[in-house]
Amino acid sequence: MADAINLTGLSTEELLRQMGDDLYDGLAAEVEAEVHECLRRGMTAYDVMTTGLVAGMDIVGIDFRDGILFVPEVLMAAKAMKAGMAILHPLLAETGAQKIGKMVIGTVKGDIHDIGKNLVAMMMEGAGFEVSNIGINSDADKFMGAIREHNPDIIGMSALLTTTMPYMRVVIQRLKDEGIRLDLIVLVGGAPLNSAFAEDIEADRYCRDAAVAVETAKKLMLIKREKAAA
Ligand code: B1M
Repeated sequence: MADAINLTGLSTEELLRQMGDDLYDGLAAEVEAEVHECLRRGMTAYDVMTTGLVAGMDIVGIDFRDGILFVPEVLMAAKAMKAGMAILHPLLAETGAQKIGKMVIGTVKGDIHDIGKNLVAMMMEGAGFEVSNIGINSDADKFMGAIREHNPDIIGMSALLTTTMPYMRVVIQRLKDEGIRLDLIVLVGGAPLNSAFAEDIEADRYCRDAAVAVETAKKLMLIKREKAAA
C-alpha cells in the first residue's frame, strides 16, 4: 500500500510504477497521493495522465480481457483513475486563452465507458475550447438537444465497444436529416475505432487519443474559420 511507502524515496520511474499498481488495485487515496507527488516533482499534468494513469489502465484492460480481472475490480480501478483525474482536471483545463470553439461530447447510446471521453473533454478545455460534456449512453436526441442548447462547432463521440460504435452512424444520419451535418465538425474516438471506420460513417476524423483530438480540432476549426471568412 502506498501509505506504507515513502513516496519521496522512490525514483520517478518507481513512483509511476507504484501508481499503476495502486490503480490496478483500486486504491484511490494512494493514487491521489502519487499524482500529487508527481506534480510536486514538476511533471506536467499531461505526462502524469499518460505515463501514470493511462498506462496503469492499459494493464487493467489487458487483464480484464484475459479474464484475470472482473467488472467489480475494473470499476474500483476506474474509480481510482477518476480520483487521479480529478486532481489533474483543473491543471489540464486551465487556460487564459480566448475560447477558440465550442464542442459537445458524449459517449454513445448503450455505452457507459467515460474515462477516455472525459480525458478528451479536459484536454479540449485546456486547449481553449468550451466543452459541453453530455455524459454516457447518449442517443441521437440527447446529442440534438445539446446541439440546440450550445450551438457547437464540433461534435465528439466516444465508443469503447464494438457493439456501440455503429450507433455513431445513427447520430450522423440524424445530423444529415436535420440539415446541419455540414455545419458541424464530427470527431470520433475510442479504442475499437479506426480511420477507415470514421470515413465509412462519414465522420470528419478519427482521433486516436486526446492529444490527437485537440490537434485535429484546432486544425479543422482553422479551416472552418477560413472558409467562413472567404
Ligand atoms: Co469495459 N470493456 N466493459 N468497462 N473496459 C473494454 C472497452 C474492453 C476492451 C475490455 C477488454 O475486453 N479488454 C471490452 C470491449 C470489447 C469490445 O467491444 N471489443 C469491454 C467490455 C466487454 C465491457 C463490458 C461489456 C463487460 C461486461 O459487462 N461483461 C461492460 C460494458 C458496459 C457498457 O458500456 N454497456 C464494460 C464495463 C466496464 C466498466 C464499467 C467496468 C469500466 C468503465 C468505467 C468507466 O468508464 N467509468 C470498464 C473499463 C474501465 C474498461 C477498460 C478496462 C478501460 C477503458 C478505459 O477507461 N481506458 C477497457 C479496456 C481497454 O480499453 N483497453 C474496457 C482508458 C482511457 C483513457 O482510454 O477509453 O480508450 P480510452 O480513451 C482514449 C482513446 O480511445 C481516445 O482518447 C482517449 C484518451 O487518450 N478517445 C477519444 C476515447 N473517446 C474519444 C472520443 C473522441 C476522441 C478520442 O472524440 C472526439
